[in-house]
Amino acid sequence: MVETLSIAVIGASGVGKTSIIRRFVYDDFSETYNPTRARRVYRPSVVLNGHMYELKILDVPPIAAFPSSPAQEWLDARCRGVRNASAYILVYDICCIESFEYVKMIRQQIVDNREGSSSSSDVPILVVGSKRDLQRQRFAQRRSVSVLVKKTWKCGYVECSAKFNWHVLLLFKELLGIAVARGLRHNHASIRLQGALHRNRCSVM
Ligand SMILES: Nc1nc2c(ncn2[C@@H]2O[C@H](COP(=O)(O)OP(=O)(O)OP(=O)(O)O)[C@@H](O)[C@H]2O)c(=O)[nH]1
Ligand SMILES: [Mg+2]
Repeated sequence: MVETLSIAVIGASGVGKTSIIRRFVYDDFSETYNPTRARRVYRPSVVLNGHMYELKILDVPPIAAFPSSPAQEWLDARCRGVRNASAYILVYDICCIESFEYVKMIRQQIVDNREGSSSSSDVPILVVGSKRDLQRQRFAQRRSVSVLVKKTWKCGYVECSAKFNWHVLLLFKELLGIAVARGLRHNHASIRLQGALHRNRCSVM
């Protein structure tokens, strides 16, 4: 049986969400900024330790807030499927403090919304610092952000550059690692991360 892991990619506008997904799925990058207006789904497959997983990656256009109820999610087509995602990638631009504030807010809202639900508050969340190639203009030391995210928030942390294809594969591997370690959603806890992306749909991990 092939299991599906749905991953919602959320972040402020222009931080590089679409670029990260397209680099991962198509090994593609565009300097031209085309804001994402409608939610888009990408469905690459991944092989982990001999098991195949289908990823359902939701490229979520900028939203004012995490949908706080099923009704709200239903009313706003941009965030359909966001509430019940199996994992989250929260992207900020390492040069833009406001985009980190946005991630902070969304993370808190995810935690608040999922508290007490059967799918639990320990849903895997990976915080991603994007545009690593613009490192000289960063607003904070990597270490201070990483400590906050890992130690205080208990989330994963990766910095990447979609432009130069640095750590893009790693960030998906990291997230899958967390998801697999936590038993995905309805899953066998024993499966470990290892292996490769399915070559005909993605690049090798
Ligand atoms: N230097 C640099 N530019 C990047 C990188 N990733 C994305 N960009 C640029 O940043 C701009 C925005 O990228 P997108 O991927 O469209 O950002 P987004 O978060 O999907 O934006 P919205 O859909 O509007 O929310 C584009 O001009 C990209 O070329 C990167 O790693 N380095
Ligand atoms: Mg986009």
